[in-house]
Amino acid sequence: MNASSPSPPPSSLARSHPLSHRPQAAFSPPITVSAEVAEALRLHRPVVALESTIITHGMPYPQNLAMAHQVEADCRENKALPATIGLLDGEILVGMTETQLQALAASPSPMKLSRADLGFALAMGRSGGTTVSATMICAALAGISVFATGGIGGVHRGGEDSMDISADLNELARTPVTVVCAGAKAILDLPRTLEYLETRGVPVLGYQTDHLPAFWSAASPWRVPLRVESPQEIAAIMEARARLGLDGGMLVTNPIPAVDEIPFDAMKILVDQVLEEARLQKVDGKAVTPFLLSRLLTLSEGRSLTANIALVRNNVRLAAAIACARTGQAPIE
Ligand code: PSU
Ligand code: MN
Repeated sequence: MNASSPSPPPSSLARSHPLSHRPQAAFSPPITVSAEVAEALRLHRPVVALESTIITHGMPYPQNLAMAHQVEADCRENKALPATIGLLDGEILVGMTETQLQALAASPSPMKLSRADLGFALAMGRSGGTTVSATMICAALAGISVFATGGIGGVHRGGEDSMDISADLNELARTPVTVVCAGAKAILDLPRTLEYLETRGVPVLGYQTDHLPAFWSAASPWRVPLRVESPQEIAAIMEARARLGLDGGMLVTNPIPAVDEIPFDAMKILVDQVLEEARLQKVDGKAVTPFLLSRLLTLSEGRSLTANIALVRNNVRLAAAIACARTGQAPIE
């Protein structure tokens, strides 16, 4: 290269890490990965990320803690290592211990942390549950590519006016993590959520289904764009997307088992009622989802919570199978 030829812009180096504006060698993300998770990742063993907003804001105590333990056990039983992600006193934990989980579940006013809040919580020493968006960011920083949750956020009903669109959707478009969920709750605008994901280029896969699952309900009236039959197929799609150099993640929608579901039409009656309550009480912003969930719990006489736990467990089992297929070797014992 002679002196007159343009030297590469400094930004070409700076792009070497997808989440960083610094060169890869200098990039050491402020996360604390547990020894067990770090070892598994080093050996390319299957690891599944789990979120913690479901613990801090999605379910009441003590069912939240019991669920967190249960899904970790389910994950191990299905030969993958669980890595629950959350923040305690400004520390981003990837792979929380029993004591840490208890501290988070018992913490008096945990934050609900999405992409917008992570830096604040880190700098200010706060504790909180990570939503799907923040969990994806932390999982990607740790090198985890499969993540199980209950339901994702989406376009809220009336979102065309309120602009209430979950940061989860944009995160799926930019961060390379496969998220296994039971679709999205019917408190959201499901067709607009699908449209938004399509616009942002996020693949939405239906696991053994043609219909978008709606969280407590195994099927909604809307069709899911891409159908898959096995964890191996999902792992192959992850591989193909990586080879194509495509940004972003994928959404796998996994229907709640039939025995645990509350059918769509039955749920719709309750959902319409709580949405009206939220409107009358002028609930907005981050408070909307927790408000709707707690009202639905009361109105469904606890059935929504039983279904919620069943679907998270079902998602963790599928995520573990995908992680095993993706690593293609050495499941944990
Ligand atoms: N949907 C659920 N349960 C939950 C959440 C969503 O059925 O607990 C949580 C997830 O952590 C999700 C977040 O990422 O809520 C979305 O919140 P918002 O709609 O404010 O973006
Ligand atoms: Mn919102």
